[in-house]
Amino acid sequence: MNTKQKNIRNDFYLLKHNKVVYFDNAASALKPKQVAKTINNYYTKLGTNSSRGVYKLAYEVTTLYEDSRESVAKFLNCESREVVFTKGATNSLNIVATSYGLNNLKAGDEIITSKLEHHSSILPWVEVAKKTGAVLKYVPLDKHSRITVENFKSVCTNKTKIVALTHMSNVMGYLTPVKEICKIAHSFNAITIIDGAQSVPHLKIDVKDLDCDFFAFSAHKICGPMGVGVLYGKFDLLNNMIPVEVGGGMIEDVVNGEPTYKKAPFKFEAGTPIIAGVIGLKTAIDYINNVGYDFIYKTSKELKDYLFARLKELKNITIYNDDTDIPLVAFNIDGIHSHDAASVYDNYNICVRAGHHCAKPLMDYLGQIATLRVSLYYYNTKEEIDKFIAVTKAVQEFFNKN
Ligand code: 7TS
Repeated sequence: MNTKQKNIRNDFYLLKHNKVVYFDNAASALKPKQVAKTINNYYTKLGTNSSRGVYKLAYEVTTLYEDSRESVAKFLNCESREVVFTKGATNSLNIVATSYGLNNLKAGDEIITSKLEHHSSILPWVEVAKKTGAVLKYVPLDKHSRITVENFKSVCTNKTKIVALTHMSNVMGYLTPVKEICKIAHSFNAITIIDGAQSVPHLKIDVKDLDCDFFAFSAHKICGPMGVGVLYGKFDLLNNMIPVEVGGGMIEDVVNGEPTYKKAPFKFEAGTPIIAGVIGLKTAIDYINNVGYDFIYKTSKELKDYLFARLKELKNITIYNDDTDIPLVAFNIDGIHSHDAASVYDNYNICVRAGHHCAKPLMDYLGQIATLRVSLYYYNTKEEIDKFIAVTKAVQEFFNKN
């Protein structure tokens, strides 16, 4: 562990005190004390609503709220009017499906998605397809279960209206070649919706470079607060969309009961927003930028190589994502149900995920009911991997499967 990583670990209570080996970062990253401080500061010293009052405190909160929007815009390389604050990636993806999908698709139109998707990326479109008569098509996965440009080309046609794909699989850790796919999709005039929930923690995102139409992520996966996320959308698209929720804070006027709505992004933020969360997201972005994506790439590569090398020393382990792009392994210990194994890991204070990972289509594709998943982030260490390997042996011994 180098000095930088040691300093980083000191920012996280659970890591500083070695309370657990936290290997469930794809579910949610831990939160540094700086994020907690921002939120605490809001609740203890501010606590007022934003974008409403004319008194100084309300103005201060509104400024912090809008500063966060600026910060997200810089983080994604877009304009601040293209940043909608939501409850999270799930909420963001549902907004696009409900607002854009339901109002623009008709029977026979095609929606391209994949079996690698998290339920939050695919199920909104399953519902849109049911309601509009549009048809879902899946990009065939290659032999590693990856989405490739060639395979995407094989399904994209003049009928394609929507391309809804994950930027990075939460089970396999595969990066999707989104930039190339968006280019092809746009040549057929299709709209692209990219689920960035797993890519943002690991990859510097530039939505202009990707040229996607929509992009969604959650704050909690980049060490930010729970319950807040982002929907990026190209301004003209967003601004022409009908709001999903209507209410306070998003109207221009109501004349004789007939509303006119504010422009994007405000028309998608009805009601009192998630103020502490939004402000906390800015601190999380500052924190990640301070850690630096170069450090994240370097650490990720080292951890990934070490994790796979060590896991492969063991017998009777089935790995499903040998050529993953991040330090994430989906595996099973032969003969042991993943939930049983996860309980034994927990006895040793190692947090791993077990189950279908909200990706049932992928589980079916892999022919598995469930897998274990270990997902690391920049604050994890080789020493923690050593402990995990030792405990994996203990799990096998416990169930007599070594
Ligand atoms: N998309 C992907 C690729 C995800 O991994 C997740 C959450 C979501 C969308 C939804 O994010 P939310 O913040 O709205 O819940 N993934 C996981 C996971 O892999 N384990 O727990 C949550």
